[in-house]
Amino acid sequence: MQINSRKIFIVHTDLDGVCSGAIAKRVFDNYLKIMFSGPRTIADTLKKIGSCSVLGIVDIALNHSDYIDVEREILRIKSSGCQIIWIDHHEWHEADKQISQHINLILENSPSAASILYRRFAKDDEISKKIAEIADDGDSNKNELELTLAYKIGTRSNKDRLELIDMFSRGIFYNEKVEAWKKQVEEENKIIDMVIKKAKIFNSESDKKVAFVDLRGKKLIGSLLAKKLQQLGVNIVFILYTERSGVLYGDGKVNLLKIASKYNGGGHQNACGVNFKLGLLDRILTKILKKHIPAGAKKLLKDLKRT
Ligand SMILES: [Mn+2]
Repeated sequence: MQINSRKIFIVHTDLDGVCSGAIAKRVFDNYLKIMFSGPRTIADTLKKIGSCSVLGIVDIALNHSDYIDVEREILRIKSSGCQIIWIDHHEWHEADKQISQHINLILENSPSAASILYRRFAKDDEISKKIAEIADDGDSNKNELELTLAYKIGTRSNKDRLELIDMFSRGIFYNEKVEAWKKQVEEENKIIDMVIKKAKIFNSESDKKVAFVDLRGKKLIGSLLAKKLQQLGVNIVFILYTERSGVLYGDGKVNLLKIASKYNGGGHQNACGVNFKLGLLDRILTKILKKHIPAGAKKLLKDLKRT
């Protein structure tokens, strides 16, 4: 294939991103190149792209602090004659929407980005419809479809993600691989029940129940853990994934995005990422003491206490 006839889609690393990639393959080109990225890395991902004919970016928010970097890359890629379309359902900073003067920007309030893609480009395609339903179910954290959680396990490595995209795009929703992920869900379910017992739960100033879970070093479906805690009456869940990153899940009564934006985070009001800068002392202490909570996470806990 000629390099300048290349079609590229950059999608988020989660199940919604995977579903978006699968629908894009059905709609645009089975041979389109899929790349994975996220709001914090999108500028760097764009830097890797030379020329293309079509570039899609799906399920990735534009971080306000990266606007200038992202715009520069978008303009460079566009000047190679590439048509760029950006589809997302996260909340964007108002000023960043001006990127639409260079590209086709589709921002919609939707349970998933994949279902925007489906409604806009694949309305008559039954398989795309099914893929969009999986994305809606997973991204809203309902997980009501039988295999949604199994698919979520399949989004942990690029290899598995690409395999899922290939399967979904061919209308295959179950095979031995999915069966194995399904078994793993059962295993993780048991571990999650033990982790829940160790969660630190406290009341905020406005009497919201807040749970803090330190998941560093553990591979578990965070969204399932959060859901189970919410079923136990917890309003806000803060999961620490690494020294530098975590997620917040809410029950809809607090706009967590406001808090997350103070921690270089983003996403949705009820589910958003947070990122911490690690000082020298924290870098040393987290190496020596496995359970040391870095200052950024401690500060966030204080903020949650005040909600
Ligand atoms: Mn999404």
